[in-house]
Amino acid sequence: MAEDSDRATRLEAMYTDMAAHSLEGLWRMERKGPDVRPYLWQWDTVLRAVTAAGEFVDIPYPGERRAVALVNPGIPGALGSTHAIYTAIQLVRPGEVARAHRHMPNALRFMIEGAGVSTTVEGERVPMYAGDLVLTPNMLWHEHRNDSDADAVWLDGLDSPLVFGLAAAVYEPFEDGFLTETRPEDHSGRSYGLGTVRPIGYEAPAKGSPLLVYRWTAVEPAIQRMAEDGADTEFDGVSIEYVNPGNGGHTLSTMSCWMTMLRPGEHTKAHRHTYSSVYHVHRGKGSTIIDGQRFEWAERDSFVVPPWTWHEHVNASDSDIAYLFSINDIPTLEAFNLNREEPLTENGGHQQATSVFDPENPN
Ligand code: GTQ
Repeated sequence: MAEDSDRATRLEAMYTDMAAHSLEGLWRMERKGPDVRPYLWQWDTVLRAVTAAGEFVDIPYPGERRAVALVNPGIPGALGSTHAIYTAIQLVRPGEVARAHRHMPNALRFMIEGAGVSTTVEGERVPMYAGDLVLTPNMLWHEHRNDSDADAVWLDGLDSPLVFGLAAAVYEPFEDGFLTETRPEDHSGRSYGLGTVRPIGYEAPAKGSPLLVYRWTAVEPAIQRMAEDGADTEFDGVSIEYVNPGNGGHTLSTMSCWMTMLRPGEHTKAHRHTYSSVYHVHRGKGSTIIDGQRFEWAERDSFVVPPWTWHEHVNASDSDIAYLFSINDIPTLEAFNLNREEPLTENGGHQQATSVFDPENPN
């Protein structure tokens, strides 16, 4: 008896001593990753928030942005839509300039609405139109301007949660007014936009992709040709990756972007993988079943497929194509040999949807 209580006292003393010196027994540690939840943001709700921000919030100076982040409710402190990918809707009002800055996170924009709007990246002005993808590879100065008389809104995508996690998030505001244009407008697109030829002697602005913009007017017919020729994936409809035409690699060093076409009535099979994706509905109406829960989406909604969750997509229309733009962290996982994928084998590869996500009552 006395021996038992002596043992209990010494055990407690062991844990107290450990705790006092920042030590912990592995057998007591909870080992799990961030709680990345599936989630969906309806466009009406996001636009309401962004429009109100346009009324109340000037673009903070210097270097900041009027962006409303889509924050995963499972990891509220991480300021990401997933543990690896941040997305936000940014508003630039007529006549405004979001002044230049540069940072370690890679950034990209998927243009939603506006014309007469541009991002200047390292002295090259890139005009942006709906459906275009514009890149800001890391540590390049970038500045946004709206020279039109209508609001411009786009989806921002950054790898900032990953870069913050690696404590490598260097950030610098540009203190010297506006960027000066040192290259012709759209120079990278004019030089690299064809994808199959590259200019000899071209100097890319930095280590990242030499191409800063992918035009929807070129991407849409390309996907349509592939679909006509019978292109298909089991799990992702007809999908293309936006490639780096300099080396044939992924869109950016940490993130890759895809456009997925779901043909009228298409219902893909379910799979799961270690990469996470943030989707933005470019066109159409449908749903994605994630771990048995149905997420119904329409144009301009955004939603999250967390790592290692079963998911399958459905185009709800029998007459119209749906287009889903997405950002994933495949390049990061591949770099560390962490990519893994599994098909669902039961039930013909389809899940049973047992609940429907309610955007008005999401949590
Ligand atoms: O436009 O450069 O939503 O640096 C967050 C960080 C946008 C941008 C964001 C950024 C930007």
